[in-house]
Amino acid sequence: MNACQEKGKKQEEKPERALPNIVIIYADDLGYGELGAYGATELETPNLDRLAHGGMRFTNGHAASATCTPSRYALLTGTYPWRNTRAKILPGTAPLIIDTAQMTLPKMLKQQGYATGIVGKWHLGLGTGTVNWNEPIGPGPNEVGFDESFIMAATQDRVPTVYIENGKVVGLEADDPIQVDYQKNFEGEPTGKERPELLKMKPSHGHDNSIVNGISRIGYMKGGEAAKWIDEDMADVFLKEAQAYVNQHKARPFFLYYALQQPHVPRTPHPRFVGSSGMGPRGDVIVEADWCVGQFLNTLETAGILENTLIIFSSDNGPVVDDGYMDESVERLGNHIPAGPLRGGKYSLFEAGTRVPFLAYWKGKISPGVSDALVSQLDLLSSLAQLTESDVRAPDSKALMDTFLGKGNEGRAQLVLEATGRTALRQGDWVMIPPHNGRAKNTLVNIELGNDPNYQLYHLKDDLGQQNNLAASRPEKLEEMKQAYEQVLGQ
Ligand code: NG6
Ligand code: CA
Repeated sequence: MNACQEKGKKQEEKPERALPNIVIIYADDLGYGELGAYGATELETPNLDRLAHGGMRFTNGHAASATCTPSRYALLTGTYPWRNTRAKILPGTAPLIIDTAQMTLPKMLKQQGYATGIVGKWHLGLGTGTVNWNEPIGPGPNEVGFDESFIMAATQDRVPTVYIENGKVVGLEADDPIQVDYQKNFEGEPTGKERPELLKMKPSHGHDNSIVNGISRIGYMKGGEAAKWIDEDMADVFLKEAQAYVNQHKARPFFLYYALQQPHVPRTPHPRFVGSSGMGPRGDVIVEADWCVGQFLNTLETAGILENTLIIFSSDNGPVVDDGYMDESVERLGNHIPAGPLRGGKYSLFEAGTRVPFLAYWKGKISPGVSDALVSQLDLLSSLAQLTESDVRAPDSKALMDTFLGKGNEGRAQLVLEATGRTALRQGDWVMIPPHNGRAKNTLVNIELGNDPNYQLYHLKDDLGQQNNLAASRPEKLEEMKQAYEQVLGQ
């Protein structure tokens, strides 16, 4: 065998190793208290509870940020989002913020012989400048490690409201090109601001630009009629793509990043789920998302690969109730508490901003349990590298695979929390929030942001709800954390 054949043989051998499939199911804006397994009593989430009770449930699992783009950036790169000034909530026209030369979770797994795919929300930018949506769009997910992609560019409330498959807008007709602009409207196109009578869901703040399917969005768009998604079908469309991906790749190890759009705004449950929660659209889409997870698990089971698949479930940031549409989410919330016992929510430096449901399920391999180890989605890159015998490690990403598998309880010693560009430091049971200017509360979304002109110091073990600021009474602890904070930010 010559060197060339030898090399070819090695490459062929990799997929035959007993590597598990890896699936990350990622919810959008789902709070710490929204699953039965995390104490929700007003909402039923039997499928997610099945994952929680059949696997490891983390009580101290964090997204890297209290908003979407930075969390997703950290999940895929294992790098703190505050290191990248572009990792901020992006418009639908933003360029790709991951360097195509950078190591990513899907790239690492590809090196280990995995097929890699993404279905669902992207929100990490596309292209390098101004995107022409009528031509192949890139770089994007396919250039940072995904062999296959079926995505929405940004968010459900942002244009362009179309699916993009491997860099091409799905269903686009040549004689009806798409134009997108976040600055100015296209002549003659109705907006939610000017034509509220055309809307089936009205904005409560923002979201008054182009109207698609009776819902006004952020940004302006013209053309692409046949390509526009139907919001109520989105859950089914992504589910079918995720199921098809599994069925097409079940013969070899695969990594699927299944990024659900729920319960982000606009909340548009399929008619089958309307009324299912008694809580209006926000609760209904959580029930819908839970159903999707159940269907997806059935697909793995039917394919005979559930026992060979590690499933991680989490959310990109904490909960928000009114995030810009009058969808009765506030009025019909009843006794449901999306953040559970935590203070704050999406956009907040308080715990509910980043502490989210975090589950690891692997039938027959992970024994059911609950872990209070401090873990972050940042850690998945190095940990999954450990699992798949890759040498890749990212400096901000801790290799904690034993913890995810329930074989150990080692967590991170510390974690920098991020929320809309502001940072705080968690160390053990302590969290220190340095002084941040800005309003204490965003009254539009009714969330305390964690800003205070003074230092805040909380001991979460005794004070999970962050009610007692110990900065004055524990000066030595405060000093220690200030120093650790300066050190890690300076690294
Ligand atoms: C905000 C939007 C909010 C949501 C968020 C991004 C307004 C008034 N609010 O700017 O509705 O889209 O951005 O959410 O426009 S995230 O989960 O993708 O970070
Ligand atoms: Ca989000």
